[in-house]
Amino acid sequence: MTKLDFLSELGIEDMNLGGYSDNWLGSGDDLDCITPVDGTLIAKVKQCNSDDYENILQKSTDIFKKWRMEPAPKRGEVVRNLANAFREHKTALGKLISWEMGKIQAEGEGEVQEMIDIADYAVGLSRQLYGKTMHSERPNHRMYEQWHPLGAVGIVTAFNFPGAVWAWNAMIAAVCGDVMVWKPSSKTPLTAIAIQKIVNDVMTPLGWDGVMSLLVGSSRDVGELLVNDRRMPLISATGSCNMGRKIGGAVAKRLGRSLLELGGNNAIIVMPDSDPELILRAVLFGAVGTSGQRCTSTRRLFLHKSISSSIIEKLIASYSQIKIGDPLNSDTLVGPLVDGKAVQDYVDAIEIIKKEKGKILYGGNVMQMDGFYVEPTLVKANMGMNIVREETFAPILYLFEFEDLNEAIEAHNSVDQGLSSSIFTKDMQSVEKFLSHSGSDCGIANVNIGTSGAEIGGAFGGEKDTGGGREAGSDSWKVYMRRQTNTLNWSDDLPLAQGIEFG
Ligand code: UN1
Repeated sequence: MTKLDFLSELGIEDMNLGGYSDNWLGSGDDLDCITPVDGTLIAKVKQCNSDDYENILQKSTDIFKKWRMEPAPKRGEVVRNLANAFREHKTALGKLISWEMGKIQAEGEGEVQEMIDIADYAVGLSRQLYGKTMHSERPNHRMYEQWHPLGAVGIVTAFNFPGAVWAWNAMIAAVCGDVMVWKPSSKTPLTAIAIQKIVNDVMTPLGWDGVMSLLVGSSRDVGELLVNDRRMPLISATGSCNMGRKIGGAVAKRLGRSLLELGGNNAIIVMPDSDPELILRAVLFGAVGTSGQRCTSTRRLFLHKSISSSIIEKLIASYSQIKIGDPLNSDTLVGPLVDGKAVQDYVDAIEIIKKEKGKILYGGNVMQMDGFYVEPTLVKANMGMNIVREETFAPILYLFEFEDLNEAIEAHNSVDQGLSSSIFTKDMQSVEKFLSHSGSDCGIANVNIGTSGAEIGGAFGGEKDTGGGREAGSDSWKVYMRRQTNTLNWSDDLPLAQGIEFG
């Protein structure tokens, strides 16, 4: 096992984290934390119960009254301090992410970089948050809109990006003047605890304890309280489509706002004129990176008939050289799946593939070693198979052949999910067709880069069963604020809109 000195840097070397049940960790049941690296128990964490939930929420709503009145650029300064603290702990936090959920260290550190990037972005945003001014139809009237903080935001995150997705939400919500309660995946509480410790170190001395809180606990014990709580105007949730349906439904029932970033079934379309080297690199990163556990992972590859067999040959050759193993070893390319359930989902998917007459060209087996390792897998498939319509969170790539781009786009769009997509070509007409109104129906559509690895500057999210939410850059901040339209009359009269004469 690689040296674990990153734990002491992050202040969580005392693995019985029950010891931290002070003012911010829970007093409920213990949660076992198992590393997928070798399947051993690495910690026990005290979870929150309903009393802890109530305390956290009380603290959040109290501090909100003060935080919302802090000028946005001042809130930005606090976020800048967070960005600096993330920079300082980038390596240690990256290693912890690898150890806890299994992505390789380069990707673990990449994830922390994503946290830093969004924090930097939010600092700039804190001097913007622009509203529009409008021309009133009435003389000596002024109309404009302002954006006010929304309140307490519930952030529900998945195991696969145990830090970055929280940061996308939290950094933006913070400069918007909101307070937030974070319910991380029960598969990755240690990363959340390490991050919360960094947050506390920065925010408590500044008097901002409670602006960002952590709620480690099960969906049943505390997740439901959060989702159904009317004091929580926005719930931002990342996870499976099934989870999103439940959360979205519950939040809609109380007329709250939800921001959903759910499953993907992302594809790359490869045209005959594309560069095979680029394709191989993009497919490898997209399909086997994070062991196929990104919501942006490449799951389907549409190959033009004229180049299909040569690309498949090259892919098989590359797959056979992939080094699978301990994600903290620098020569490893693919780490484990997150847990035994994920391995079972992979095994079940392989069974269905065989039943549906998909042809396994490479892989398809669980690896005989401690931890949760599976072989990256290539499958010759057709869109008539049911399994290709599902998101299996594992490194399984389905290969399809096509002759005509329209046909490929139709097959591409025929699944329920709509997160990320890409085309490889140098032909301008193909590019424009793919990006047109009748092209990709996804929230993200790329050209000559893969489906995963988006930058934080763009809005991130997708359509259809992916849930429609947008996080991170562009104008995603608007969902964390409430819009107010103001009309001011500075005349001595009271003219009515639409020219109405009344009385
Ligand atoms: C996710 O898998 O939920 O675009 C987020 C990417 C990363 C984020 C993925 N920047 O692959």
